[in-house]
Amino acid sequence: MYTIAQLLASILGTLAAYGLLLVTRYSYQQWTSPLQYLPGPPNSSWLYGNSKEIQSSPPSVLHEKWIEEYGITHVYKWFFTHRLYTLDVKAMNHVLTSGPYDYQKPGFLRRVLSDLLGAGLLVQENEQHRNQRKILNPAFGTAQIREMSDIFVEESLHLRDIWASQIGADDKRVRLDVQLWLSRMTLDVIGRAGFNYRFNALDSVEPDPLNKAFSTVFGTANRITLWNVLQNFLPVLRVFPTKSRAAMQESQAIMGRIGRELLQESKKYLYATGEKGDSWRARDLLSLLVRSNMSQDISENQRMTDEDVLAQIPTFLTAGHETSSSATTWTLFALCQDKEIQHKLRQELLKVATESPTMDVLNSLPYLDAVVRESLRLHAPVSATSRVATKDDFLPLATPFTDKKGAVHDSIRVRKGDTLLIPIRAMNRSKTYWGEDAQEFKPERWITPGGIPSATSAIPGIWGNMMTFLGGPHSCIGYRFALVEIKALLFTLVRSFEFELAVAEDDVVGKSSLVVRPHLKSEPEKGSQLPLWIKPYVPS
Ligand code: HEM
Ligand SMILES: *[C@@H]1O[C@H](CO)[C@@H](O)[C@H](O)[C@H]1NC(C)=O
Ligand SMILES: CC(=O)N[C@H]1CO[C@H](CO)[C@@H](O)[C@@H]1O
Ligand SMILES: CC(=O)N[C@H]1CO[C@H](CO)[C@@H](O)[C@@H]1O
Repeated sequence: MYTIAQLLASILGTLAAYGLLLVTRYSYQQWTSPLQYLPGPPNSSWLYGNSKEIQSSPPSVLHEKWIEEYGITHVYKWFFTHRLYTLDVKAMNHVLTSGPYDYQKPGFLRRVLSDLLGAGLLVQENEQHRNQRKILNPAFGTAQIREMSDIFVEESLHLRDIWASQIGADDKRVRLDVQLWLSRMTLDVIGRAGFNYRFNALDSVEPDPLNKAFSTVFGTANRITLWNVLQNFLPVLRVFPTKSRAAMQESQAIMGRIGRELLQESKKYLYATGEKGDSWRARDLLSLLVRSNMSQDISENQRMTDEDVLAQIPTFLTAGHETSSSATTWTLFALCQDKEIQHKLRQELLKVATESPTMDVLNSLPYLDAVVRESLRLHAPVSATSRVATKDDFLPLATPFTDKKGAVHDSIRVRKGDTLLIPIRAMNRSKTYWGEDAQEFKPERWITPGGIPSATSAIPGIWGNMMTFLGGPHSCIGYRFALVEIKALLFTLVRSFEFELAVAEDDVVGKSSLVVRPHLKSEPEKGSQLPLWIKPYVPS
């Protein structure tokens, strides 16, 4: 009979052997990787590679430095693995669109996210992704977003009224953390427009149950610990109960229950209204999904199960909440840095007679459009993403590179399993493509003839020669939603208030965890924030 000690010893022995196998396999792959011959910065540590420097500097700053030193195509080390970094448009195009699933999101990330949040659009690949995307696409069309724009405007006015009430009757300026308020506003919007749910984040002090459950689960996904990594390699470790696991399971149960209720309501609403042409009005993304799932164009085996549909709720929360608020926060920051631009924008907005514009009115304002484009270019909320090659491949290059041995190549050999970074932000602000003033906030470049260099037309992206919403099969499905939401916010807030930075400009830094949020160097312990002085705009 085994004693406990023998049992433990044999388990540990097996684990150690398995660990050794993994390390050997991994090291072998790295030692033989074709990427090691590309130019790049020295590794400051064999274990961490360049990851420590990268994590301690603002998003993409180090990469921009390495571009100057080693060229637009180079390699750095992420822990002990090689990572390819390239701003080459031909290579990016190949990665994003060839295949089209030859380059996928890292498997580890997909597994963690789908275990925790469900297998929604963000984590799917191949056939499952194609099917889900086909059913989801109609929900995000122009006509559907036009119907939802009422919600964007209503919630913007709601935020305006709250800020106005904080200012009070004496019209004195107040200091507010706009990052916090915009994040509440966009949560209310994605709740209502996404799945007809009222978070009431703008009004309540207590966090809503769904929001709380989501934050608990998502917090776990965002905090990838060594324990998570081990559990990923050794699934047996998942049976060990931990305190956070219990809290997480409870939260997952809450999310599931609320989600099923919302889905039931959507279905009831849909069957009651029927599917007869114009009588059916877009209510929210979830209802649109249920309707799309019933469409004749979708074959029986492509249809989504209730579980597939439920997984989209946390997907919308993950992808559509902090991204929009970050974009609007950074736009207000840019408008504080340049008062003339803020003034010019306000003049354009005040020419509109109503405080409740439609989507078409919002989209007809050229300077508003230019400000939003410029902000999304310079302050892209998602600063980078990554992809893993699913097969051996050659990446074609527009600009050849010289390897460490001095040989010139017009393509890069990539091996199955190699990871590469998609440098969204750096591409948006690259001098190579945008010219010498690439790092400046200049909305005018979008309206002046010839303001946008023709080199940028080669940048792969679904919107505005930029990679802000990425390109290819995984490009942002919600970009029309985001653009109208951001415009509604800016329209309402900039007409009503004047904004000024409440801290020194160089105190503000961007930190990236999925999205880039502003932090203060002087108050790192407070997390993300952007304090601004806000006062009512009084026409002179
Ligand atoms: C300014 C705001 C936004 C930005 C900058 C943004 C950016 C992005 C980017 C870069 C991706 C690709 C990520 C990757 O594949 O690695 C993405 C995907 C996605 N976004 Fe957005 N997004 C924004 C707003 C929204 C909104 C409002 C929604 C929903 C209402 C949304 C829903 C999604 C979804 C579902 C995906 C996954 C698409 C797929 O994998 O097929 N996004 N977004
Ligand atoms: C999608 O359609 C299939 C087949 O009609 C149905 O069984 C399934 O429940 C539907 N899914 C949702 C979420 O309505
Ligand atoms: C400082 C440091 O750890 N440098 C290492 C970089 O990587 C090479 C090869 O992997 C090592 O030989 C160096 O010691
Ligand atoms: C990512 C990043 O912030 N890079 C550069 C952006 O532009 C400013 C100047 O506007 C530089 O200081 C940063 O290095």
